[in-house]
Amino acid sequence: MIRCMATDTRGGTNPIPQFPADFLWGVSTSAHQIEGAADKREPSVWDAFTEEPGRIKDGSTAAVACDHYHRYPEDVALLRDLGVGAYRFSISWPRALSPGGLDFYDRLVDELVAAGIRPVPTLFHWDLPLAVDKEGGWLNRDTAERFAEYAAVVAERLGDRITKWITLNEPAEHTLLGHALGTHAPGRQLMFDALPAAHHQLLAHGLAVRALRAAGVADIGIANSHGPTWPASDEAADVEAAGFYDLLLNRLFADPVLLGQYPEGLGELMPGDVDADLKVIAEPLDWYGINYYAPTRVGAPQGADIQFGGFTLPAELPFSVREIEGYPVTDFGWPVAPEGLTELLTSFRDRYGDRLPPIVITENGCSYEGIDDQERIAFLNGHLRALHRALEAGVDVRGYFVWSLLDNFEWAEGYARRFGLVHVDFDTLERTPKASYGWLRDVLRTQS
Ligand code: IFM
Repeated sequence: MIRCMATDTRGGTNPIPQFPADFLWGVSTSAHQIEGAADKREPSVWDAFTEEPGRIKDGSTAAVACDHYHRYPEDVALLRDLGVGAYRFSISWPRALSPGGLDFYDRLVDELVAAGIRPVPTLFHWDLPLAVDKEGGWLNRDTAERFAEYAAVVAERLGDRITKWITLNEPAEHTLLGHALGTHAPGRQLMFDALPAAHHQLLAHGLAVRALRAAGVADIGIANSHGPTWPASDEAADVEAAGFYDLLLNRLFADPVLLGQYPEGLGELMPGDVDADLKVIAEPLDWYGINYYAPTRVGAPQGADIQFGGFTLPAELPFSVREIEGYPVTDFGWPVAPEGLTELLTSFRDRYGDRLPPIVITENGCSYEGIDDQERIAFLNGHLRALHRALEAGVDVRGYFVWSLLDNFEWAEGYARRFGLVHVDFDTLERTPKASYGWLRDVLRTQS
């Protein structure tokens, strides 16, 4: 294995600053992206989407993925040797519905606990059971109720060993990509008519928080993706467009959860008794999870489709996403801007004040090829320093999870984007720790 010193690869040999002694260090994955064993569970929307020609860029499927379902002891050993205190994974709702499906998570949780690693499950990371989608999926309010029932079943089964819970992963992306643009499952292209899918996911979150607490478990959060929006210029049209983008990607998903209200005018576009639902959605959380990857530069519409982060944004949107110049980019084309993390965290503190519970960074990472992944080391190095600056500025951040433990099925990109600290050979399924794995292990050894 390649060993690396925990040094600042951009700025010399400074060690990563000390984080608080009880800071939670972890890595994240999700069920559909790593488990495989698709024959041992009910189908999900992603299975159906993957079968449609042209949906997945490299034509691959997640039927085997990393075969984590069978190889989880090896993966837990990798986690243990890395020295993380926690592992964020997701529970596949379609597997939970299958006879004996929760047995797998029983085994995984036991293995984690035996290795001294805190299991942190996410209850929904985009793999909706196909049968639920056939009834309307997230466009149907009933899905929120069914999600809460499923949450209660999982808590009943695993709640004796799990001490930290996440309801949803990134409802913003699931709404935008899955329901508005159709580039992710379930492939709906509803544009602004996708808003009910956002509302029903948020309602599902609130109902699940109540169901989990009723089942006697605690320490509950959500993993929302957020990033600063940088206006393309000081021109009023660019600033207005950037404000609208911020509203859709940040405030639409944070305001209801943290403030119990939708931002400007959006509540009127939501279905049902919105005021009553907002009381459920705003059920107080123990902590708030933020997935951070990059800022977005946004300007006024330019009248043409835009290629952005692997996706096509149609011309009719009331904003356009612009290139961020002067920053390195990952293999995905995402800008590497660690200062965006400090900015995001301080802006959340300023925007939400005492309504903001402690924050956990539930995802942060980058896609790069190669096992000697010095770019990933530089990325993590820069972001850990940026995170520490937010702590110094007084933001209450309690944990940090790297996306991801393993190279995996990166949704519509297939296996072409590698986010792992551990390389996976998708022919042999052999795992090889990358240079970044050794670097992070060395960093964690210097943290008490
Ligand atoms: O792989 C995804 C993950 O499923 C959700 N957050 C972003 C990651 C990288 O695109």
